[in-house]
Amino acid sequence: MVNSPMRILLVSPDSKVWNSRAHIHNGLGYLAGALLANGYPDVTLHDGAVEDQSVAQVLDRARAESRAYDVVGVSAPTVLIENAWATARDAHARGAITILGGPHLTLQPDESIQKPEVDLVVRGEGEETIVEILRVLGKVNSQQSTVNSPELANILGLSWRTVDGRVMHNLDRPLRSDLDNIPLPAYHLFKIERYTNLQPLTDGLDPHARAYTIVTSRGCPYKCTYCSKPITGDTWRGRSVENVITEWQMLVQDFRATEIGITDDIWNLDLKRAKELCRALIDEKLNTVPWVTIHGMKVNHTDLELFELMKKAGCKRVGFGVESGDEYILKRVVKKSQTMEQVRAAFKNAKAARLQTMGFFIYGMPGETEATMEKTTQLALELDPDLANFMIAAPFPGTELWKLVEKQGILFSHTWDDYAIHSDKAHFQVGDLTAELVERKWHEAYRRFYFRPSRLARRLLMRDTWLNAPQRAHDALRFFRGANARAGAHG
Ligand code: B12
Ligand code: SF4
Repeated sequence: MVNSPMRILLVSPDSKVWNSRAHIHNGLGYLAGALLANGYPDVTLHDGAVEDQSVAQVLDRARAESRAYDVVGVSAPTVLIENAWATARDAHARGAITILGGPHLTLQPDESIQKPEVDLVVRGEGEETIVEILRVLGKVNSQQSTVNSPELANILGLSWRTVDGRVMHNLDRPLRSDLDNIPLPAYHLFKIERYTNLQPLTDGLDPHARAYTIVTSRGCPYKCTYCSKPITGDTWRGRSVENVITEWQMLVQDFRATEIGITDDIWNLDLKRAKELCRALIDEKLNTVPWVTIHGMKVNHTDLELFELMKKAGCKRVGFGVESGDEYILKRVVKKSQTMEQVRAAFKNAKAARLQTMGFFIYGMPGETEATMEKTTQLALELDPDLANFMIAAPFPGTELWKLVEKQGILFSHTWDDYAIHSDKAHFQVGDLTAELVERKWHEAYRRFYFRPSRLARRLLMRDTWLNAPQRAHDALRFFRGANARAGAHG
């Protein structure tokens, strides 16, 4: 049933979880880049966040036009896994081979490979795995035998089923350290005009920017207890500055990017390299296109010189994971490996360099009390970033937080959809800390931070408020309605 060349549809399933911004899905871009570089020219991206048609409609139309897709690959973080299964059901019912990959599949492969609509599950970084799978699929002629072919046993990072239905989890694929050799994402496949700018309230940035994202390193050696990083892992691997600059040039010159976001787990782990990258952006005159740090920087790998270089290199805004205003919670519960002094210094230096700032704060970690959450709100008010992201703690599978809640707490979330960090509901209770208290302190933090007279007055003076008045009114309305999508990203 598989003819050459194979037609491949790579999908990010639709989501109501994150509806304030629409970013390109770099993981799908990387997979498509690897396929194109390895002789699979017929690849289409379908990002549910920006498409008008459902995957079922796309598949039906393709079949009607005698160009049916052979393989449908679906990507899923934990919050999208239910949508990913639904997409797999639609694709399988229409005769496509279904492959699922992404963070949730890496954490819980068994759950998905048990489902009849899921043919193959890819764990970890997928560029090499998907190419190896397609080589095997391309060799045999019936769908039944391809997805159960014994040759699949040689593919690292793959979970699959044998002909007699046994589930096989092959060995993990080691993390690649030669990131410079990974083919660049197939940026030309994104419908870029359908995406929004990367962060809200970015004064001077166009809400309809041609916004691309870039991954300059993968992995992070820190072990914050709430953080789920099954794909990129604990070993930091950086691309060379030259290799990053080549991609940056391509984004600016070939793709006419008007905004760029660095999405690394921790792009500034190596302070020297971070500074070199900024100097190279200045030298290559790439500093005319504004950029932001999406996932947040780690405060203890910064200094004033870095922020000044970032400003010169075109950076518009920096985000920091602050998490808690209580020393004990920060050190012993969140295990953030940073001090309050380092947090204050990072904000002070970033502001001195005239960068906009963003802070991420968590409410409801185990052991918290009204007093510790109050300290967090006080710290947010003191640091006074341009944008504050208050999140209720969410226990993602595999994290230390998840293990603790499993052992000592009561979990309120019953489906994977419930794990959205930006939901306004507490996900668990540990000890005396009630859901009602966490939710109250979280709502209060938003209200006290965003509706201070001094902040409202400042916003009225910002160009962005007036240039994008309808969008701002829409954001405010959503806040008052208590909808679950909040501004910003995560840190
Ligand atoms: C940028 C980013 C975002 C962006 C854009 C997301 C997007 N569309 O890509 C925004 C800000 C919108 C976002 C939102 C959220 N995010 Co986010 N995000 C990231 C971040 C920082 C980078 C993603 C990235 O580009 N990675 C690099 C690429 C190369 O990796 P990748 O996408 O995982 O893809 C690789 C593999 O997973 C695999 N793969 C992926 N899909 C598939 C499919 C197939 C078929 C195959 C074979 C392989 C495969 O191959 C790819 C290439 O190696 C990651 C952290 C990280 N470093 O990954 C968090 C991360 C993915 N996000 C996370 C979370 C929790 C969220 C939110 C739920 C937060 C919230 N608001 O509540 C939302 C969910 C939104 C949504 N609908 O997905 C978690 C996910 C944890 C989990 N267990 O699922 C991560 C891992 C951060 C963390 N450490 O906690 N996020
Ligand atoms: S939150 Fe950031 S610093 Fe902490 S482990 Fe995750 S990626 Fe690393």
